[in-house]
Amino acid sequence: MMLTLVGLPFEDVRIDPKKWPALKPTMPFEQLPLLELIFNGKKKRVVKITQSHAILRYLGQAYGFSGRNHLHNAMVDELADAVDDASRAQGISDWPLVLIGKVSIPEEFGKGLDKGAYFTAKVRPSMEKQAKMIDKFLEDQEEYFGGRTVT
Ligand SMILES: N[C@@H](CCC(=O)N[C@@H](CS)C(=O)NCC(=O)O)C(=O)O
Repeated sequence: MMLTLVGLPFEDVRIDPKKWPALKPTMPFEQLPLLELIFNGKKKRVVKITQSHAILRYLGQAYGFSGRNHLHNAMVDELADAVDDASRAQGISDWPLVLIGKVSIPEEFGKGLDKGAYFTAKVRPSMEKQAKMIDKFLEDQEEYFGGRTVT
């Protein structure tokens, strides 16, 4: 989304899960996402950036989408970290793994509990709690989030 917003031509490379174990040790911090920047100056230069927030901050700062002052940037960081916390909240963090069958539904929910019931009991309330906090934070903002410009 950010690459499209800033208008940078890019190639979206998806990794075949079967090829990931061999690729993993070659990645900085052994994780994805990875932004590979190719600078075609006098001499071609390739720079790799990992960590999703670092990638987003770089694109925001380099292409005019960061806040207009330190306070606005603090708000941007605040929301980025809050969303990160939300994705790690109990119920939410394991949901994608439960969905694809990599994590089984905890015994406490009873044997044979289906995914729908688990979602209703555990995931949805957690999502609603996190969304309410994020909504409240956004309602308290000015015209745009993090100031009067798109960030
Ligand atoms: N702090 C990192 C977390 C990155 C992360 O969790 N990457 C996952 C995919 S979303 C990954 O590479 N998993 C494969 C692995 O660790 O082997 C970020 O925000 O970019």
